[in-house]
Amino acid sequence: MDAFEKVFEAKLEAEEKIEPKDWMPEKYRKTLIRQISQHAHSEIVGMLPEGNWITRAPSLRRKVALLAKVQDEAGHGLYLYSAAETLGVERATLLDQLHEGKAKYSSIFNYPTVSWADIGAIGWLVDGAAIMNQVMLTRASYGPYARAMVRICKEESFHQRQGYEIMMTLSNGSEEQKAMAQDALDRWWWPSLMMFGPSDKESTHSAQSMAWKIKRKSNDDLRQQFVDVSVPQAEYLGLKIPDDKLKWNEERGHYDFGEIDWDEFWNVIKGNGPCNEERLAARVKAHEEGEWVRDAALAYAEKHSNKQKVEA
Ligand code: FAQ
Repeated sequence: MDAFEKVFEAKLEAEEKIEPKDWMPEKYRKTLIRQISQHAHSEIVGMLPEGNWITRAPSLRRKVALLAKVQDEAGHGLYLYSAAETLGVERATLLDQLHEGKAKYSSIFNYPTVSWADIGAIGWLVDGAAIMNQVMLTRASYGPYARAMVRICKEESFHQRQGYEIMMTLSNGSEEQKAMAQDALDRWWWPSLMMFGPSDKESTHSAQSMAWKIKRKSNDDLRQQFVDVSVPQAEYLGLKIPDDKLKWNEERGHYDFGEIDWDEFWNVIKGNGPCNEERLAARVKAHEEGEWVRDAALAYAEKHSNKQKVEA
């Protein structure tokens, strides 16, 4: 171990944050760029399934809440691209990788939102799973990532309650509304469990990321934690989780649950999910149509900085 590496390891050991100007192993930097950029992409692609329902929200109150939520996701994307940039990569490069289909984003956003109840299920389950994973990331060893996570988790908590409230209203409504809520749970349950990634024995990055204190809990531990908190929430709604193997295990102090369809998971990740093509096409279109906004913002910033130079 050379002197730089020793300082890096000592900081990890002492639970001190690694900051952008600190020395870090090249593989640590690359792992962070990979994870943070995939996370950023997930936030902005994640706007699409819900954005689809803004014009069809059933009341003004629901529309305002959904608009605010979708806007928050854009903000999360911004914090995360900024955090990735502190590692020496350009945002434009990361976006090119996304648009060319070379970068991953969360599998969950490749499923369709076919009814209003899906907006409830996404807030409850998808944001719920995101929080479960991201609370551990507030303790990630890389400072800019950990700090971005603190604010993101606070906002995600509001999103989760927004979704659960929709599910509560539907579950306490007419027979048709209850059926809509159950149908949404049936379709979003398994993809939500897949958000935590492959099982620990299949996870390629977990061991190293945990040694570097980027990840603090394993994929399977977080997934179990999510199942354990979600079961009573579903019971409270009077809805049935679509898993016949779901059962409280007294000995383990956890719920046992059925096997995830891993073929489906890998298939979606490889680009063959129900909406992969549609999501990517919508992202590319938004990026192209937004070019004039980026140009205008850059021109304004340049004009402003020239003016400041003249005044100085
Ligand atoms: N989807 O070795 P591991 C949100 C990939 S934010 C797609 O276990 P790792 C907010 C993985 O990248 C949701 N790909 O990897 C919101 C790797 O591929 P690579 C996103 C997946 O990194 C709510 C390979 O499989 N959250 O939802 C998935 O140690 C509502 C091997 O896997 C984050 O990104 C997947 N589900 O652990 C927005 C949190 N799982 O790079 C809008 C930060 C795995 O070798 C609306 N990320 N892969 O080609 C993490 O915590 C980790 O990256 C994991 C994966 C846990 C996702």
